[in-house]
Amino acid sequence: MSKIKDTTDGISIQDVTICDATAQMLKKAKRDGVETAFDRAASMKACPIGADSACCKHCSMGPCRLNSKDPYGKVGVCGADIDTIMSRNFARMVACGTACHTDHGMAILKLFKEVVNGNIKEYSIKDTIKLESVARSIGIEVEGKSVKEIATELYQELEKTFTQLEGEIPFAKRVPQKTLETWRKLGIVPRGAMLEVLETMNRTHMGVDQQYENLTRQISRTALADGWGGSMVGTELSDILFGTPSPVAVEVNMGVLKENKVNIIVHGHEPNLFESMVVSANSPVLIQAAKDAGADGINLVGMCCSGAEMMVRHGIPHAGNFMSTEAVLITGAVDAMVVDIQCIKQGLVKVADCYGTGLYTTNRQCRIEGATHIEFNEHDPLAATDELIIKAITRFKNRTAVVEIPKIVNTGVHGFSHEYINYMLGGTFRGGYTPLNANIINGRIRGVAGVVGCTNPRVKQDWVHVELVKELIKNDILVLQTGCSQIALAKAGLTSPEAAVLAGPGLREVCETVGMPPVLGLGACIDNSRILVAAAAMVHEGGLGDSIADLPVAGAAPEWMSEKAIAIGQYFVASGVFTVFGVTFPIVEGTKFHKLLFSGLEEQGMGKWGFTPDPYEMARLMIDHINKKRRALGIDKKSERVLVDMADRRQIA
Ligand code: SF4
Ligand code: MSK
Repeated sequence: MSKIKDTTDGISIQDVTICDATAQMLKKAKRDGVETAFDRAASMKACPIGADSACCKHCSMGPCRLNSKDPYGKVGVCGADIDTIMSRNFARMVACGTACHTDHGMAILKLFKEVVNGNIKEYSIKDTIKLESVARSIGIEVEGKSVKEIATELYQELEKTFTQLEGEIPFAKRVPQKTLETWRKLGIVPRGAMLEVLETMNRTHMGVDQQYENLTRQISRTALADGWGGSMVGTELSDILFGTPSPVAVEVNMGVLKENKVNIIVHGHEPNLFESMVVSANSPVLIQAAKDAGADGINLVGMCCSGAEMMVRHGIPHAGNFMSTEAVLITGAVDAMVVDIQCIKQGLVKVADCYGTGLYTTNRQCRIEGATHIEFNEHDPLAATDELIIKAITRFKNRTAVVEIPKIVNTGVHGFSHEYINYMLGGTFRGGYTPLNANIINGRIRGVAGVVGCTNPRVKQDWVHVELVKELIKNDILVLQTGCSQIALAKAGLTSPEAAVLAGPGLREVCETVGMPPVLGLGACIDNSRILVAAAAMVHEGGLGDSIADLPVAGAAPEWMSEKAIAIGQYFVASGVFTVFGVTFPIVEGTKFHKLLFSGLEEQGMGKWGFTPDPYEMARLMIDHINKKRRALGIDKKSERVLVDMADRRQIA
């Protein structure tokens, strides 16, 4: 809980965040007369009809508003009923979220192709082992082929993820057989992501698909084109290009800013910009320029998902999650905030302006009124990133803002890629998920939960994430994390191996034996695809059923806010995972569409949605579900199987 008590005209700071650094900065913002999203959320009452998704503005006969208290009491001018209206709105959220991840994945694919063909020299293939394993996973023969040959075949094949008009996306080959059969039976195996988004937009136009069950199949197909398509391509090719994460100790929180250094924050999503920023920040010429300006050096720091990705891959310090991006500017210590795409609040412009901080957009797709645009081009990446660093040095030299940096730093271990989990649990010679599955079967680990997603000023920042995860690990549930949620838990100190003391006795024993935290940070929101790969590996390992829907697993996005989060939720549900969202859920309870999402999909062999804003209730729902799956697998009675430790491993070897 925040130690800072402050009630001001607009917001009661202790009610809006448990992040002490953010609270300190909100207090300073009040003194400085600066407004943030926390203030705007307090003064902007959410529209109750919109919150329930009970309105439609798809044509000019409307907009039409239905009554969420009496959802079947009236219909839109065209006759659209509540289920049509809500499912169309939901479909468009999924289409937008999928488009975001797909565009990100395509950008990485394009970069990969240019690197392989020698048209871009500034990046190279870093992980050839992963290149081969990804190629093999989709049926590409690698024996006797050069890196260039394998990489060429890989990009040609993965291009189908986006452009294919018929057939199944390449990573469908990674999906457990029974899960894939369910998808085939329902006709929801994605063809190509572009086509799925396009078809969803067509079917949600006025007067097209007006049968919510039919539309829901397309919703699932579109979301799966994100999780097993655009997102997975983005993650896998980024690993091949920039390195596959393995555990690294990282400092998180605003204390990573240094008063006497040129502080540069990179915020957004695509790693190519940040990778080039690292090269520029290490340039001896630019370091000397910083020193000549009176600084001790250049301090490159990440935020949001750009930061999460660079943190797990390279151990770059991280200053905070989505709801701290304005607050960090209030320190006065940020000499440049460099952004690319997604989750970048337009409100940053005003806050940056108040403190004389340069806010720089870099992607042609994302300009912000009032920000300075310095376009990043992968064919000459250093041109932009060197210039950005020079701008930051200039601001440092001319700093006039009063600097106040919260002296808070939390060190944790992050970077648990699927490949590393495989190695960590199974060892060098016997990599695999056997120990994880064995410990789930013997009951030391009750199950696995993915806790992911954003922070949202409609709820107390970080609080729902932290309370939920504490409850889960206390109940022997291993937690996998990505995105802004991972940063919330890092700030709460739960990503260090010492946090094992907070886990239940079974999980604690496993964590202490392996030396891992009970909360494993995997990366950015696009890296939720790593959780899908881990779930598929658990099924392939055996002993926990034949499909992802059989596994004792659950997911949650406790403080979600973006359409990307809805797409992620739907791809987990369609993959077979019970997924609980907090804050609010954009559907009227008790309607047919609600029943379909919250129970009907499970009856079809998939997962289902759940909702509660309360972290303890959320934990209970997830634990109950995991227990239900354990009973169905016949592993609800504790067995005497022992943990596979080093002695066991030697014996097996
Ligand atoms: Fe109203 Fe139908 Fe037009 Fe939607 S599509 S705005 S429900 S008339
Ligand atoms: S950045 S989508 S606020 S996790 Fe990926 Fe964070 Fe959510 Fe954006």
